[in-house]
Amino acid sequence: MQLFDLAGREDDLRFSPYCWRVKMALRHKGLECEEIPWRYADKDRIAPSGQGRVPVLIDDGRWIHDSWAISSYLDDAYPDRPALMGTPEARTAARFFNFWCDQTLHPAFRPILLLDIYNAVAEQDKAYFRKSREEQVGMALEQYCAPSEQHLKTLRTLIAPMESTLGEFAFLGGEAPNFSDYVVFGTFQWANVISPKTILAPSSAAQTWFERMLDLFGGYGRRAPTVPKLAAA
Ligand SMILES: N[C@@H](CCC(=O)N[C@@H](CS)C(=O)NCC(=O)O)C(=O)O
Repeated sequence: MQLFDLAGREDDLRFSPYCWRVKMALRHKGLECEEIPWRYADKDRIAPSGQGRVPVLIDDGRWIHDSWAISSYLDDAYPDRPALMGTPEARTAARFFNFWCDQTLHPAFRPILLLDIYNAVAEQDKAYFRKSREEQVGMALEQYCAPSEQHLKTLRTLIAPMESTLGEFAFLGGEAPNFSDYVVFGTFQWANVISPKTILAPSSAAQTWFERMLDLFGGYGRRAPTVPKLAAA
């Protein structure tokens, strides 16, 4: 099994929220997978998937793209392994978190993170990243990401229901993590890897959950190189 995983200027700086969903899902299922560093400039390497975005998984000659499709595939293809979404209810909840992250949280993160991402992408990706993202947001990245307390306030308001839920339950999946947790973890790990900014209020229920998520699978998420760690090294 092989996974194309977005990398920044260092090969082991892996920041894609969508790729993190899948990497956690693979560990949950106990599946070995080679994680191949991929840059935006490497579109030709994933051309057999028929599109230009990662994550892309190759399993036994099958090319599968999109974090939701890959994770659904893993449950279907490996039913004897621990389920990511073991019931229709768990699948529906995970799909909600998937849309919530993509449609609500990621737009709120963008003015907080885009410039940090630009600074961390590989040299060969910089011009493409700036041009494509400035077209999306309709202004210079520096202007769009101008420091503002408001961005963080907006984000913390949006995650208030998650904060309340995690005040009552250890995981979004209930007593144990499931794909809902990996989806939302991907979003916060994106920020954790790429940015020195403090996103979650220290000792909040969401931050406590995030620490628990970093500890899963022998501290797999916690060991990930981050921009602040690499700067301090
Ligand atoms: N819906 C897709 C989104 C994948 C996606 O947008 N991936 C980004 C990396 S975080 C990408 O490959 N972007 C390529 C580009 O912008 O050219 C999923 O859930 O996997």
